[in-house]
Amino acid sequence: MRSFNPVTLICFTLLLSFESAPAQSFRNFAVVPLGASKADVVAEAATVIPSPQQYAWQKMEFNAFIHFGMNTFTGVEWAKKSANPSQFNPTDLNCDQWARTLKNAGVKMAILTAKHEDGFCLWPSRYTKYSVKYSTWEKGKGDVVGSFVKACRKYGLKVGLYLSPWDQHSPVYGTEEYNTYYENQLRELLTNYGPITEIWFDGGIAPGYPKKQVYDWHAYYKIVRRLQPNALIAIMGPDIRWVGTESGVGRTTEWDVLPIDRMTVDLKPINRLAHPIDQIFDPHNYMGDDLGGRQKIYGAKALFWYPAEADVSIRPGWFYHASQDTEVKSVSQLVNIYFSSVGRNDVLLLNVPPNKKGLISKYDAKSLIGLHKVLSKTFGRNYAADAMVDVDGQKKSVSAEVLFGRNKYWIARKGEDTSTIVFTLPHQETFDVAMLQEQILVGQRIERFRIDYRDGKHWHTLRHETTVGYKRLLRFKQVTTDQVRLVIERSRLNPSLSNFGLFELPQKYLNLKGRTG
Ligand code: FUL
Repeated sequence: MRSFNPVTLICFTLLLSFESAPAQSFRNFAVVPLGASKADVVAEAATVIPSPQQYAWQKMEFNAFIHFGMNTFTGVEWAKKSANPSQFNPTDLNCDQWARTLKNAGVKMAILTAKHEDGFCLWPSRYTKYSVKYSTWEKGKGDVVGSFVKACRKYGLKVGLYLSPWDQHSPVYGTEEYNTYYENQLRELLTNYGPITEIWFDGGIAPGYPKKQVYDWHAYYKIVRRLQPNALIAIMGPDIRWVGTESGVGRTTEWDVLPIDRMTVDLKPINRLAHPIDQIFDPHNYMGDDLGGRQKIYGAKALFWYPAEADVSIRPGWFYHASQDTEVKSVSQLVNIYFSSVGRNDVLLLNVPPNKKGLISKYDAKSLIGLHKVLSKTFGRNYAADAMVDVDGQKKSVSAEVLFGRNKYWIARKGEDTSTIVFTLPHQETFDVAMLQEQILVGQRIERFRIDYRDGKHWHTLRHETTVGYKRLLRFKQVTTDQVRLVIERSRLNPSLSNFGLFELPQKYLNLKGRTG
């Protein structure tokens, strides 16, 4: 690392205004004042930030979905009719093996399908006979949800549960009574298994399904908030957004702050401390290439922090089918998925479905471990970590280590909405990946940027992109250089950066033709 004069550093610190991470008082929802100008709306959007729970979730980056249930045994993805509960019979169920495999792959949370769309419950629910209690497995004494939660806690994984709103088995589905049934099941899951980090309300239903259910989403949200105030409500809930594909591919422009165009309730009587977003959130799939760009937010009535989760299965199906053992995604495919999800400001939710024995298969485990190895090796060495950093030609540089040290971040001066940051490495290095991270605790702000490298004489552009958010990863053809610059061309208010990295990904994973990140 280069040496620096501490006095210079202190002066420069003042000039550069890099800061410690702000205390987590948060505003993840804002009402846009009536008559606000376009600039006012942009400024509002730039200061909406995640709740502490949303921030902790974003930092997890890589989570696993576990689809396991009756479909595992009947060999289907979507059941045409209910099966006999006795058909659920894993011969060697071992949730420790799931948790251990996932932990070794770098996963932070696992989300289990406690009840999938066929209505079969993996816990002995008091409210139905379509559950493990009536199966042959463990003579009806078993509880997959309980075993799963225990194993996750043992291996330090956070726990999430999927409770399908669509239920093909329940005779009361399509009537008001179903809401009571669903709420009762929600209470069981949220009361009996300790802290739940994410609860997944799927929006899926077969097109043309004859029964139509009017879900009481707002009543469901209330139950979650009361029983598990720290849980995040995903997909048909207001805390985590479905990215809109089931391929693990996020948007190249991924805004976390989205507009609310219509108010379904009058906001005035709302007690702001009691989750206003729960009351005005309109559950639906958020589709389209750009959900939060300027044109989308001008005219918004309110704005809220709604980060994206990219779900995808490691296999063609969501459930395990032995016939798909040869179609498990390769390490290279998983690396692509990682770059197109985590690398595009999304959290990756990778489905790893256990087999009929009740184990994660060796094929899935192999790809998972392979992915982990590639990522650990690649991101274990950041060539920019020892760089000296010059901001806006101020002629004085500071080390990246100081700028982005623990809980530190750089933020441009108020009033500035562009910036040029030059990173000078101690030596020439060879790399093909850049990583940018905004300090989202002050808001998501960068709207357009480019990354250039210097070949000794001239600057050349490596990538020209739009949003950053919590994390943006970019792959490009390998370059060898000692200077790289980040040019922030447009930002909502003054931009920030909490980390910058340059890495070398083995060339066989670069995939520049089919590049997704
Ligand atoms: C969809 C479901 O139909 C699939 O089976 C799977 O659970 C996926 C995550 O969501 O809506």
